[in-house]
Amino acid sequence: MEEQARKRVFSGVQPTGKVTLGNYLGAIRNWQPLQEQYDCIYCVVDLHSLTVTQVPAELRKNTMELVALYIACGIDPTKSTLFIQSHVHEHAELAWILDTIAYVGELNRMTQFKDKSRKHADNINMGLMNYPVLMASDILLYNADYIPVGKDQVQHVELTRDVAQRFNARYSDTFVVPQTLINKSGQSIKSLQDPSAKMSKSDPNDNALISLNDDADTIRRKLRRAVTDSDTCVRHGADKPAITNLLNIYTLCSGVSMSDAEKSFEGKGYGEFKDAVADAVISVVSPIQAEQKRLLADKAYLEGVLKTGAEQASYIASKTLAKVYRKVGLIPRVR
Ligand code: ATP
Ligand code: LTN
Repeated sequence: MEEQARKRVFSGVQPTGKVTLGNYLGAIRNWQPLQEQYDCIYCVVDLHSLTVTQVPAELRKNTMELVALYIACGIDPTKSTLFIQSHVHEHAELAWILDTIAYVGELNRMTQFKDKSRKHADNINMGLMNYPVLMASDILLYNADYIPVGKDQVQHVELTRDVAQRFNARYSDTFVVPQTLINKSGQSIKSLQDPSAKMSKSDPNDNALISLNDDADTIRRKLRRAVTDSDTCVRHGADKPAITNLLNIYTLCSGVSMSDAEKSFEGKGYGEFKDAVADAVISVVSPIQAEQKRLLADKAYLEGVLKTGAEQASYIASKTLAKVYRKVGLIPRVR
């Protein structure tokens, strides 16, 4: 296996609907500091989005918005590789090879597949089941060492590890076996309407989530409506899932520690607390929105970033795929 000077990080988010505060705190926000230490590759995984029905024009719009959002959240295209998954054809091609390694039984067991099959009972397509194999292909193409994702994606990274190890055992050492990089605090932001469920961008109840597109008034209104727990005390704990979630959001957005936050809200009601959470969220989200808007107006810049990103990604991906094709016994094309 080729040795890299720096360890490599790979991650992605689907351009499906509205990106939530959960996606931001659990994933995207943690990507920026990694750029200093690692060779980072960040991808907008548009092919994954096709596993649920999309309106083509909306998918295009969401994809460019997500590219701009990555940059607005601090991904620096001069430090990291930023690209769109479908621009690098090797992702789909390696997925086919890995399809011959992954077992139907293990894909059938994936929590996300079961959840999404329930939510989209009219469209349980092969792609939905195959989703983790495409994700494995994203990761393994780049020999990534670390995968920063939220807790809900750990199972998919585990599957990637299994597939990589099985391939390596069958065809000799080829893939780096990746590890999940979980940021403890933001690992799971819960729904504002049901703290036992994760905040999810596909939640049909818009009040359950804060979208990074929401304006200040909407954010405040949603937080005021957020469900709370039985007593009126602002503290965290297993018996206080709703307030714990709001405290988590507050501490992550304000930078105040959990114990200082609890102290500062001692003797204060939920109303005052929720307004403080709203202020903290708005102070994080507003500058990102302004920067995203500015970037979206500069189409030439974004296209340049994507062109360079796809070139950098293709360079690595084509080498890995050629190696894989050779190892499994496919004859190289004569040029
Ligand atoms: P969907 O609702 O369609 O399942 P999603 O909101 O889970 O979408 P993804 O694109 O699947 O969004 O996830 C992008 C990243 O955000 C992943 O790393 C995922 O782990 C993380 N993430 C998603 N939801 C949360 C959450 N509530 N808390 C923390 N991290 C999250
Ligand atoms: N399945 C991921 C998105 C994703 C991803 C990846 C994350 C697709 N390919 C590779 C990390 C590495 C999700 O967040 N739903």
